[in-house]
Amino acid sequence: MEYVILAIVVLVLAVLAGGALLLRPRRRARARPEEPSATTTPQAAAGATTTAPAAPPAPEIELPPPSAGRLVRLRARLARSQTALGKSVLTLLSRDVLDDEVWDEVEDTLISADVGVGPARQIVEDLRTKVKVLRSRTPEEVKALLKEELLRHVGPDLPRALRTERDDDRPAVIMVVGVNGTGKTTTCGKLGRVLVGDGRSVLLGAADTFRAAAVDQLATWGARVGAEVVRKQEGADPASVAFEAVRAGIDKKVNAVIIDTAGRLHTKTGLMDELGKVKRVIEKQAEVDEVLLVLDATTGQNGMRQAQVFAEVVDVTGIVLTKLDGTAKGGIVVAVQRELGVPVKLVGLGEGPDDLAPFEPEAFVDAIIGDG
Ligand SMILES: Nc1nc2c(ncn2[C@@H]2O[C@H](COP(=O)(O)OP(=O)(O)O)[C@@H](O)[C@H]2O)c(=O)[nH]1
Ligand SMILES: [Mg+2]
Repeated sequence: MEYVILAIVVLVLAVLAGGALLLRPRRRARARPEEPSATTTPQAAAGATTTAPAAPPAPEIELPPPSAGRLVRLRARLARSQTALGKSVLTLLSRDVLDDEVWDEVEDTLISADVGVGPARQIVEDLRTKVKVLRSRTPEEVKALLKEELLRHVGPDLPRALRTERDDDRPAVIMVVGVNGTGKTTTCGKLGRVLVGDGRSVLLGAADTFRAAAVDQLATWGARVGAEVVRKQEGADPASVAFEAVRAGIDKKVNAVIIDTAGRLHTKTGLMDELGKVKRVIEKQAEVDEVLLVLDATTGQNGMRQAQVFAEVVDVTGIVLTKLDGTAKGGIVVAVQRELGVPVKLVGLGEGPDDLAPFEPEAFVDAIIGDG
C-alpha cells in the first residue's frame, strides 16, 4: 500500500516538473517576436526590399541622425585646430604692442596650420590694415576680424551641394577616388548612411577589386546602412564592376549609386588609366554626377601633390577632407581648395558611422577659432 502511495506521489511530482519544463520555453517563445519587432519595424521593412539577395539573418539596419548641422554638433573634434590656430593667434594679437615680430609669428602660426604660404601672408596683411584702422582693439574685435578674414579665404559662397538626386530615369552616380588609406571606403559607407537617413535608396559598387578585404569592408557598410552592394571577386575588372553597379542602380530605380575605387595598383600610370576607364564605362549608361576626391587632412602638402594626379585624370567635383579630428591642420581647407580649384564638400571627423559632415564654412571657421 505504501509503495502505491509513494508511486502516485512520484508520478504527480513528475507530471508537475514536466509541465513546468514545457511551460518555460513556451513563455520565452511567446516573448521573442515582440522584442525585435519593436525596434526594427520600419527599417527592417526597408532593408528587406533593398537587400533582398543578402543572407537570411537580416542585418540590423540603423537609422542615422540627420546630416544637417552635423558640423556644429561635431565641432569639438576640431579642438586641436582651434588650439593651434584660434588660441595662439588670439594670444599673439592680444599683446600690448603689435610689431613686425608679432605679425611674423601670426603668419608662421597660420602656415603651420596648413593654410598655405600665400593665403597666410594675405590674411596677415589684411588683418594688419584692419587692426590699424581700429582705434580700440578689444579681443572680441580682433577675433571677429580674424574670423572674417579666414572665412573669406575658405569661400563662403562656393557651390558645395552634392548632386545625389535622380535625373529623369537615371540614378545619381557618385565616384569616390583618392590615394590608398585616405578614407574612401569609409566615406562611401558614411555617405550611403547619410543618404539612406534622408530617405533615399542607395546602391554601392565595390570597384576596388585590388584586395578582397576592401570589397568585404564595403559589403559590411552596405549591410549596416541597408544598401545593396554590387561586387565581384578579387582582381576582377574594376570598370566592369562599376558598369554593373550602375546597370543595377538603373534597373532597381535607386536614388544614388556610389562607386568605391582603388587607391593603388602595381603602377601609378596603371591606376590612373584604370580610373579614367571606370569613368568612361559608367558614362555609357549614366552621367557621373560627382567625382569626390578623398584627401587625408593629416598628410599636408604631400597628400595634396598626390591628389593633383587624380584631379588630372578625372574631373573632380568635390573634395572630402578626412581625419580632421585630432589634427591641428584645419587650415588645409584653404590650401586644398586653392591648389585643386575644387570646393571641399564633406569633412570626415572620426571613424564612427556618423562622423561625416557637409562642409559649412561659417561653422567651420567658428570651430577653428573658438568661442572662448
Ligand atoms: N580619425 C579618422 N579616421 C578616419 C576617417 N575617415 C577614415 N578613417 C580611417 O582611415 C582608415 C582608412 O580608411 P579606408 O576607408 O579603408 O581608406 P581607403 O583605403 O581610402 O578606402 C580606416 O581606419 C578608417 O577608419 C576620419 O574622418 N577620421
Ligand atoms: Mg578602400
